[in-house]
Amino acid sequence: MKHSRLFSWIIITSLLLAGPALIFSAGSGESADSPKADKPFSLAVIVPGVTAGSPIYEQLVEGARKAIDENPGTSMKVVELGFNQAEWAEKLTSVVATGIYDVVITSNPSMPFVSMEVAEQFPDQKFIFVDGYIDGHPQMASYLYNQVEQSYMLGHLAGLITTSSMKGANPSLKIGMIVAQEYPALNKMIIPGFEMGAKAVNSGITLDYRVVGNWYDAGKAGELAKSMVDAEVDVIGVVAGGAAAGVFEVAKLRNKYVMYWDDNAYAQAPGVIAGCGALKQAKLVYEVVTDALNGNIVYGTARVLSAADGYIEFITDDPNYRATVPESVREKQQTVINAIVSGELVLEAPEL
Ligand code: RBF
Repeated sequence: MKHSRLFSWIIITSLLLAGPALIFSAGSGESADSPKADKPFSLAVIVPGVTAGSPIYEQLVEGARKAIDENPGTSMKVVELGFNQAEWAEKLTSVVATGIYDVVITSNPSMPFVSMEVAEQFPDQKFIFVDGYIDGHPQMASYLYNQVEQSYMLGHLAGLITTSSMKGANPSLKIGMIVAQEYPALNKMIIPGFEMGAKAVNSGITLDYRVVGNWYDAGKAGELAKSMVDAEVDVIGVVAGGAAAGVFEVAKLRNKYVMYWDDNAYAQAPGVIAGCGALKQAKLVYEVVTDALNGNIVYGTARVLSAADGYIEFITDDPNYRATVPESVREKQQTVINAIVSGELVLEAPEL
């Protein structure tokens, strides 16, 4: 008698104790037999394109690797989606469908939209987008760079160079821009920022602007650069991934200058690449992956990152920059960089 009363007391007590845990685990949206349950953190790093030749993607992988390496037991897998954008959603679906990855991290402004249907199909999957914007989606967190700032700094130097007496500069006030493809962040932030920066030097400067059509064709990008130089362009901005190599080559042969986005590339074409902007993508990705594996990401939110926050820079501490751009020009450029970083010159990111 005594025994059976004790037995029922044990059963009732354990039910009372286990109850909230059962309710809690059901509420977390992950069934006990899902591959993710009780497993150490696993990350999918999705490269929408090819890593090599695109510093923004190289930094994505580098930042994620650093965070994963610092946290024993966690793991990551890098998946390149390749250059055929029509296949991206399907390839992403096959990664998510494995159910292995706690978080998918990827980078470029199109990826929130590419991921939308995949997210609907897999409501337990979390996504982090860097260099992209999506607000209010419960499975997604995003971090957008204010590309107006990076592009304004590069455009300003382009303006200073085309109006200078530097050896590759001609009297015409034409600058150029070669891009891989058009997308809202390019049309609303990158091109207007570049043009605005140049016009701040001289409002008579005009922009010759051409589209390659993909992120790899260096030959075509080179052809576009040649025809620009024939039309008296002396400084060319390039946002074209691996295709940028063709622009470097033509600019070198024709003694012209290149402005480069996202990273320090001066050493790739010394004397030719006269200005490099930089996104601190490796730092950002390291921080957000660290937050993700500690459960500290607030999904449903979007952040815009700026030069004042330390995520956007213009690289001046490189010997090639100092060797290519004369001190008088560098001083004027520094004034604008300082104004943007300090917040004295406000360049707001528009709605995309
Ligand atoms: N940037 C790259 O450097 N390499 C790429 O392969 C690449 N592919 C992109 C594909 C799409 C659909 C979009 C919207 C952007 C892509 N970007 C790529 C551009 C990148 O997001 C960013 O805008 C530029 O690198 C300038 O910072």
